[in-house]
Amino acid sequence: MLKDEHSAAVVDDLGLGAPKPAVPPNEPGTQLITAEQFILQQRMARFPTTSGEFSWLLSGITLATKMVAAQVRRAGLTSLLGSAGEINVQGETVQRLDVFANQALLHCLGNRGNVGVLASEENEQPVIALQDPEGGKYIVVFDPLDGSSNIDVNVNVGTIFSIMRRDMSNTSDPGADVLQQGTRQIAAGYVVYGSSTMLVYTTGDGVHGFTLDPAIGAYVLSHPNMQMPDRGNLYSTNEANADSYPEYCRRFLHWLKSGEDGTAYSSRYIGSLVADFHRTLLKGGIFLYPPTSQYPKGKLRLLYEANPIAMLAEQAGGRASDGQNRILDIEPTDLHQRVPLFVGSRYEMDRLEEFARRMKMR
Ligand code: P6P
Repeated sequence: MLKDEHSAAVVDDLGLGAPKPAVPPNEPGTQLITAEQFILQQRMARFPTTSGEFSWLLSGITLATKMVAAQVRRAGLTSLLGSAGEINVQGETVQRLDVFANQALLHCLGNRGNVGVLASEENEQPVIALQDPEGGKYIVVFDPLDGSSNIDVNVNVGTIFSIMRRDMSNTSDPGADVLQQGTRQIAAGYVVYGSSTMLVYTTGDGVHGFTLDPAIGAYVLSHPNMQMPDRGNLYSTNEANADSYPEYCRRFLHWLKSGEDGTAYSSRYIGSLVADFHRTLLKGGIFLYPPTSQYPKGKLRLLYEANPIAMLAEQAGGRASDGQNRILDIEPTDLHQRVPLFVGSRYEMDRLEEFARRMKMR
């Protein structure tokens, strides 16, 4: 998309150029609100002086993920299916859609002007995108296409992102600024490419969901103020690994399945973190990726998987830990470091942590 067309699209998305909603409200009192308009209204409400910079940054994410969604929808029809034949920094076979998604995010965010550093699961080192040494005050860390091994079997995949501020006094090594505690995130979110394409994000003022309306090419507010149920009846984990889980996890899962507390839990596991978390956010319950024999430190990545998911969970009333520590309190030491991840409703998370405490006391 040419820069001018894109700028016009962003202006239109923000509702600044369109004198009336692109699609008439479907009933009196409802109004079509795009993600960019919503973030602008939120910021104006809380910070009237905001220049809309954040909304401009977010439009980089919405544009890139619309491009990814278009390809995911057609993956079976194009040559994007299957492996790109490369192995990424994680030692995993890179899927062609991974490459496309990574390039789309690097391009759309790299030319925002206010994003100084980009860090991706697909890149060993952070990418410095400073067009102006004084500019680029934001850092975006992302997993461009999480769960990509599911692409060929048409299962939901997702993009996960975390947004932080740079230390503008550090002009010598801006890349080092990505190693920030999760509590320092100013925003976090994901896009789940499923039966519909949904953007879910938080800027620390609740969690809000937007569904991509292909008719107008905009993410439209569909789930304002998302709240995770205080408890659920679903648990989500890869049971094939359960024998190698720490004992407190095995005992917790046994208790969960026993129905001792009167709830008959069901198991749901998709194998795409974004899809498994999205269901947990909507239905409640708990998602667990504990330490295993293959991943003794856990499999999921702290900076671009656990941290953004943890911020969303807490903003929606849930909890996220590594079994001992709140995820958001963990001090990162490496861009690609792994952590165990337990995330879900307050009730199930409290029960899990009771088992963890009890086992430590023996
Ligand atoms: P397993 C996908 O590869 C991923 O990184 C996450 O999206 C998902 O939660 C996890 O790995 C699944 O791992 O070992 O159960 O296949």
